[in-house]
Amino acid sequence: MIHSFNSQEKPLRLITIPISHYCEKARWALTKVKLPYVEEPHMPPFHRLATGRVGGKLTPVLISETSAFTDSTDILRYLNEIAPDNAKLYPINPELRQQVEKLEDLFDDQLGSATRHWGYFYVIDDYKFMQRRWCQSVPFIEGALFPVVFPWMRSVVRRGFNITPESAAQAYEQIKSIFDQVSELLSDGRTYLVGDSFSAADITFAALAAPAVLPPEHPMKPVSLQELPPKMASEISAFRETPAGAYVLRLYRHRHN
Ligand SMILES: N[C@@H](CCC(=O)N[C@@H](CS)C(=O)NCC(=O)O)C(=O)O
Repeated sequence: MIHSFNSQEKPLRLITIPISHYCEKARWALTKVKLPYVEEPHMPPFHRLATGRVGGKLTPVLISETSAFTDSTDILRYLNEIAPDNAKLYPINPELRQQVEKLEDLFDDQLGSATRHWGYFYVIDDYKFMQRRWCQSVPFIEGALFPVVFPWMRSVVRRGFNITPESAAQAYEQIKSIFDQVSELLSDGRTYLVGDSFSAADITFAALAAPAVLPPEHPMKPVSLQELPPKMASEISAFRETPAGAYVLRLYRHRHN
């Protein structure tokens, strides 16, 4: 279904778990296309009440006047359709578009799950840290229920993702391998990952890599390296020093422009 740019009278609604990097991908795309939207932030598991109402499970979900989009890539494709010509997320040239879509899929399928897995391994048992991260911007009542639901949610996360030292080490290697691929792409001095303009590939890479780089301009309150386990902090410092990590930091410096 194609919407014209002006057919959207009410602002779009974005259902999020605010700290989720897939939600950040959608949020960044909304900023880029400059369409008005309202974010509806939830703490897990309460997001399910909101996403379930429109036939989804996970966040982000974008709701327009006529449809609900329940996957970040579908959200970006839809936003691209309704975006003004000077704020498109995908190139017009079919070959370049294909390259963008291929990278977006790679980052969605591998990088996003790896950074989440690696990050949770280090912090899932830190009650105070998790409380701060999960409760940011969520409705008061949901945050107040954190002590009740977190012990259960923590084991859902641990079991759901099978978080063990071995699987976290694998996730770390996977992040490194994708960072190597991106560093290699950037080694010819290009300004953006594909073609000569900022695209969905750049948004997806930066948003999904952010947990491993912690850019200071991230819309969620910044975390300082000192408050993290030393091994995690030193891995983040090393990621920041790679060309791919430096690229994430650069994109975030312009995140709000
Ligand atoms: N492929 C999905 C992945 C989204 C995803 O994994 N969302 C996570 C947050 S990072 C979620 O909502 N988890 C909550 C749950 O499992 O109920 C997308 O790109 O939108």
